[in-house]
Amino acid sequence: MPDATSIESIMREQRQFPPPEGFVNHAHVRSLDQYRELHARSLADPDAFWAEIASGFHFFKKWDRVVEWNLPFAKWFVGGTTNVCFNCVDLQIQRGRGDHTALLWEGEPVDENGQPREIRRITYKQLLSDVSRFANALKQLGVKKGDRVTLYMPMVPELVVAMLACARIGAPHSVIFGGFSAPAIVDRVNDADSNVIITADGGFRRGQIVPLKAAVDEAATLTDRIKKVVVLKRCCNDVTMTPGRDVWFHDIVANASDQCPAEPLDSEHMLFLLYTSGSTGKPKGILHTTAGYMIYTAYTAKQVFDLKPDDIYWCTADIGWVTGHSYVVYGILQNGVTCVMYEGAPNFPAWDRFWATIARHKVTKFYTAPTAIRAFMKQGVEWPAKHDLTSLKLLGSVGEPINPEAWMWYHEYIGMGGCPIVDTWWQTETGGMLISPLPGATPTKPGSATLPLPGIDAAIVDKSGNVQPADGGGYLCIRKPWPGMLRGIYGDEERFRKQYWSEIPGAYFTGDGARRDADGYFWIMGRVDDVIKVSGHRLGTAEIESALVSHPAVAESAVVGFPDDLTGEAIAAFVTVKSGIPANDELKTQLLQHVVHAVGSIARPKSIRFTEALPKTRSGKIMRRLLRELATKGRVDGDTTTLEDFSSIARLREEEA
Ligand code: 7RM
Repeated sequence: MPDATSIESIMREQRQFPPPEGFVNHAHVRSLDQYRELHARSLADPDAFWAEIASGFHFFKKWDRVVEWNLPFAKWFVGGTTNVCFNCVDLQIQRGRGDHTALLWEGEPVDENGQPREIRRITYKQLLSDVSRFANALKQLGVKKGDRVTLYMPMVPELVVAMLACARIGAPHSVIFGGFSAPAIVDRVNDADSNVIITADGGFRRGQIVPLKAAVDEAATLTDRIKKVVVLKRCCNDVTMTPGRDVWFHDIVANASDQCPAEPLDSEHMLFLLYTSGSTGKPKGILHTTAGYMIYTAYTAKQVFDLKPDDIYWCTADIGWVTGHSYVVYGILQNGVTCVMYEGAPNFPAWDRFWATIARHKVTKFYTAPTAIRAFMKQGVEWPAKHDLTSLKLLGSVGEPINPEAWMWYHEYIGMGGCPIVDTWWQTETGGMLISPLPGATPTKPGSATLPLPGIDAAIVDKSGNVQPADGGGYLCIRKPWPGMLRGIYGDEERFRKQYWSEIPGAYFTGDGARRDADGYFWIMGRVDDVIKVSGHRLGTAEIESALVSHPAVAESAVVGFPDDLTGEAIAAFVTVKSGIPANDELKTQLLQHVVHAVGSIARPKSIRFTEALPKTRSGKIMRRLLRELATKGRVDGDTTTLEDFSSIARLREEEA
C-alpha cells in the first residue's frame, strides 16, 4: 500500500446545495438533524436498528439473532429462513401491486422514425409466472439448491427472470458481463465450478449483434465444466446448437408449470457470486448471501432514491456489474416500483437516447455513471434540450468520483436545477451503497459522496487505524459490520482475510483513499491499489497483463491506469518483447486485438509502450507507481531509491498506441 501521506487531495470544492424544498416535505428523511439522530442511534444500538428494519420483510421463519460477528466473518439474521425472490415478487403481489408494472424494458433497435421497435411492460404478476416457469425449467435440467448457475446474457427481461428463478430455488447465480470474452467466461466457470450457462444467441449493442452464444461455444472448448447451455433467442442470428448440451430457452419454459413455491432458504444461504477484479491474481468471486443482502439493498434503495409507489426508476448500469444486481434488480423490485431497463448503448441511434427514454416513460429517478455524464457533456446541451425531462425528481451517480464540472452539468441540464443529486459510494463487496446523501436531508457538495448512511461506521485512518484529522488524507475503512457486506471470496478464505481485513486493525479496508472535511463529508480520491476503473468498470491489472504475456511476442508486461477526461481512467500498457522480435506498430495493433479477444473491449489499452525492461524493486516487484507517473505526466519525479536499475526508466521509450 502506498504511504497515506501520498494521498493528498487537491480538490477544494466550496459550493453547497440544500435539498430542494419541494422534495423535503415528502421525503422519508427530512432534515440533517433527523439523519444525524438516525445515524447516531444506528451505531449506538445496531441490533435494534437492523431488527426494526428487518421487520418489514417476509421471513418463512423469523431469525433468532440479528448478527453474529467474529471478525472477519459475519452472519446476519441468524436462524431465519427467507427467499429474496419471494420478497421481490410474491410479497409485492400480496401487497396489492400485482398489476403494477415491474419491468419496463426497451430493446435497442429503432424504426425509421427513431422510435424503439420493442417496449415490453411486465407486471409483478406476469413476472411471478415467468420466474416460476423458468425456475421449474431449471429444476428439470437438474439444477439443485446450492448449484452455481452462470448467466451470460444481454440486458433483457429474461436475465432478470433467470436471476430471480435461481434465487427462488436457492441456486446461486454468477452473472458475467456480456462485454467479456470467452477466456473470461472460462476462468469464472471454472472457479465457480458451474455446469449450467444461460445465454442468448446475441444481444444488440450500438446497432451490432454481440455474439454471446459463439463466445460460450468457444469457452466450452477451453473447459469441460459446461454441461448444459440454455439459449435465449434474441437477435435471431445464426447459432450452432450442440445436441445433448444446448437447449432453447423458449422450449424448456413451454411446458413448465407456472407454479413453483419459493424455497425457504437459510438467511446465510449463498445468493450469488459476482466476479470482480482485484490488484493481483485471478478475479475474485465475491460472495453474497440471502437475508442481509436482501434487506440492505431494499433499505438503501428506499432511503437514497427516496422511492415511492409511483416512481418510474431507471438505473442505466449493466446487470453484469454489482450496480445492476443491487439497483436494477434486488433493491428496486423489493420496493414494488417500476424499473426501466434498456438493452443497448447510450448513443444509439443518437446521443439523445437516454433523454428520449426518460421523456417517453416519464422517468422520475435516474441513476447513471460519471463517465456517461462526461460523454454527454461533450456532445452538447442540445441533446437533452430536445426532450421534456420535467418528470425527473432525483438524479444519482455511481462508479467513480464525479468531478464538480460534471456534477454541475448534470444538475443544470438534466435536473434543471431542481433535483437532488445522490453521489453514491460503494463497492461490489459492500453489496449496497454505504456513503451517500439522503436526498431530503443532506446538503450536497459537488464531488462529495457526503455522509455514511445510517448503520455505517465509516472512517479515514492511517495504516495503524488512527483516525485522521479533518481534511487529512488516508484510507477509507468501515469499522462495524453491515448486512450487505460480502461474506467471503469464493473458495479463498486466505485472500479474503488478507485483502480486506489485514491492512487496518479491526476494520474492513475498502482499498480507496479519501479525505473527510470539517463537516464530516467524505471525498473519495480513488484506489490505492492497482485496480483500474475504466468508464466505471472495475478492471484488475493482472487479467490484462496475463492477456498480454499470453501473446507469443511478449516477455513481460505491466499495465497501469492514468487519468482520462472521458473514461475517468484509461489503461497504459508497458510491454517488453522477446529478444529478436521487432517492437513495431504492427505488433501494437496485434496486441490490442489480443487483449480485446482475451478479456473484452473495455480492457483495450489506450497506449502501449515498448520497453527493454520494467522498473522493479530489488525484490523484483514492478514499481507501478513509477509507471503511473510516467503514463500520467510523461516523466518520473517520485522517489526511485528502491529502484533496482534506474536505466529501465531512462530507457522507457514513449510511444502512443
Ligand atoms: C458500485 C461500484 C468499486 C470502486 C470503489 C471506488 C469506486 C464507486 C464511487 C466511487 C467515488 C463514488 N462497485 N467508486 N462509486 N468512487 N465516488 N460514488 O462501482 O466494485 O465496481 O467498484 O469504485 O473506487 O472502491 S465496484
